[in-house]
Amino acid sequence: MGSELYLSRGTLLFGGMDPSPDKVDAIVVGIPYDMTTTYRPGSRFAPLMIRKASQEIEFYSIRSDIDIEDYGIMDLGDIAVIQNSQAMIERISIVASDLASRYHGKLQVYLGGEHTITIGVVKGIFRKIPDLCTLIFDAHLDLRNIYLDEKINHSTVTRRLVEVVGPERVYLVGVRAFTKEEQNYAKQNKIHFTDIRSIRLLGLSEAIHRLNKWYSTSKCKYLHISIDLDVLDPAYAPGVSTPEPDGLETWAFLEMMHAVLFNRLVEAFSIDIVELTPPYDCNGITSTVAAKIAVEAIAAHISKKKKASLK
Ligand SMILES: [Mn+2]
Repeated sequence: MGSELYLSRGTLLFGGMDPSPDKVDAIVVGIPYDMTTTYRPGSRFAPLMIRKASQEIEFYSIRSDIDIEDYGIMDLGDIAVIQNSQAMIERISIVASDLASRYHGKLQVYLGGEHTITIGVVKGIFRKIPDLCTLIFDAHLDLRNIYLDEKINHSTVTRRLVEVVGPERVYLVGVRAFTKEEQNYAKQNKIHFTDIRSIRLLGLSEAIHRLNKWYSTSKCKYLHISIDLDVLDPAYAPGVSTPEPDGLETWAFLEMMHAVLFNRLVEAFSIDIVELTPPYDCNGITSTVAAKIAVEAIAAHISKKKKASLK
């Protein structure tokens, strides 16, 4: 099996848990890949630092009213990295595809690494789940076709994802940094996005309402949620590879993510948390935020399933 060939476990596990295989409610996989980062390198250290931060925060969620300490989070370790980006994406997709069937119904959490890893994750899951849509939280549109002579780059991620799932099945939230060319491409291809000003001026409920409309019109049954930490304001997440001012507050992001995960129209299949660059972090602020996001996502997913089974 793909995952057994490429995954290796360290001693530090997310949340320090090691549940038995029949008691798994969510899985965590690290992808310490950062070969195409253009500005501030170092996201290869992110899975390690998120795992470290996860040992120090509480696992009770006030939003979901459950303690995920009482559930099984299985950390499967890291995908072994190779330099060639095309081959790496293929490798990630083999693992993601394998895990998609093996842990269907459990939230699958991927810890990057740079944003490029999302292409492999979505490609792999899409092979098994054809009605998958991709929701991206990001400061950047990442819609360039080529960057620095490369088609696979952390600045071309959304463009490559559009090629995998189709333009109507991609939605970006929190956007505030792009070129005119990227904006034109988004318009021509009708790629949905809610920029940062719309979120602030119209409010969170309107932003969430727009997402609900998208699930229906694009017939999204399952979601992969990609969280580029630069969607947050650098005040809340300074340790990212390409910081962009004028971002979301942590609370606003967490409320939106919670609304997405709890939505009855769509099921969150998987998430990724990317672009954390520990060498540029201050006092572990960004690694702690990343660990908190993973905890809140897992809590919302488990709590929604629990409520559905009680009905
Ligand atoms: Mn970004």
